[in-house]
Amino acid sequence: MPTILVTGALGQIGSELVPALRTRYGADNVIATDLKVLPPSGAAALAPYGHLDCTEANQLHEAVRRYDVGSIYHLAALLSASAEAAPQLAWSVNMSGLYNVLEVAREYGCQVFFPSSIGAFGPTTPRDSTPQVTVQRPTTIYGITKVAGELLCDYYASRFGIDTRGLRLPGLISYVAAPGGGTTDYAVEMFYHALRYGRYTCFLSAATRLDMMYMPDAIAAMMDLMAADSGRLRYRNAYNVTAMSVTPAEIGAAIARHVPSFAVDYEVDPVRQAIADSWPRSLDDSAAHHDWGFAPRYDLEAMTADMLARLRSKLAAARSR
Ligand code: NAD
Ligand code: AKB
Repeated sequence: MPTILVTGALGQIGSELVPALRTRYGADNVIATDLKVLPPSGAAALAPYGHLDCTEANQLHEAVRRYDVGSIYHLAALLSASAEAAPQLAWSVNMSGLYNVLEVAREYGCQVFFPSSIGAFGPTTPRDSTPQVTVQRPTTIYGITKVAGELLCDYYASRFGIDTRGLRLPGLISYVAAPGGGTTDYAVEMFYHALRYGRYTCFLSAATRLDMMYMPDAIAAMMDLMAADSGRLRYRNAYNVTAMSVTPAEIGAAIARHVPSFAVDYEVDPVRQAIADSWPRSLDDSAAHHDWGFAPRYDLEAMTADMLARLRSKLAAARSR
């Protein structure tokens, strides 16, 4: 069983991917790493856990060598809104970090997972049923690093034979860890605010339509893609995947079917609205269904019911501590 290394493991995805990988492959075989330095008790609870800055190539080499790593899930990155606030840092983390991961993978023969995004598309991309292969001229630094990342992964696969794989993920909705500076964060915030305050002020306009997915479907998709038959992967580094195409108004209405007094108002943030307006309204993910059996389980209604139930338990447990 080759050891798996996860970078950016303390983020929204890593907080659920690491436990899922450990359940499938064994706790000792999954090394969680992040830029954040945890206190000894925190690191012990997440063991095996280590500090790792992906912009420092030597730290990656040391971890891959020490743990005999065979597979890397490279999650460390700045998300769209954070990246727009610090474009130089975003380039460094998102591009140098990925380059370092690919170089160490080339040296040690590791498999690599790279999460691209709907942010890899731009305003000149067809916005409805966005094809798998289409125009990609993003206008955000985040999107530019995602397109460049897709291409770099393609290059390492064709030039060096590295087994790179990736998904163009939509906005992810989850209850374990808070999202980290994205444009789709409103969708998660809406659930917390519904249960805590009964109301939410949304930073995107009511009719802004974007693709979303519930985290359990995203985790399953990542692990299924990594385990798929390589010969079937026509678009190995950038599969469109989605589970629902929704607006803030529609998510608000779905929550209100469970929390009848829930109210949403809107104070549009021009920066994040401009980012959202440059992204697809819905993706065509038929290639993922066809090539490796992608099959999300949660639509808007199922996600909303599960999310509210889980979040209610989480908030009640936090209150009783
Ligand atoms: P996140 O912001 O929640 O977590 C990122 C983690 O990376 C953080 O814990 C942070 O401490 C860490 N990090 C930052 N700089 C680092 C560095 N130099 N070295 C090591 N770690 C560093 O992000 P996430 O939502 O978990 O996303 C993970 C990946 O998935 C990113 O590449 C993101 O672009 C992609 N993605 C996420 C979503 C989503 O909705 N969450 C959607 C599409 C794509
Ligand atoms: C973001 O909003 O930046 C992310 C993404 C869709 O890539 N959630």
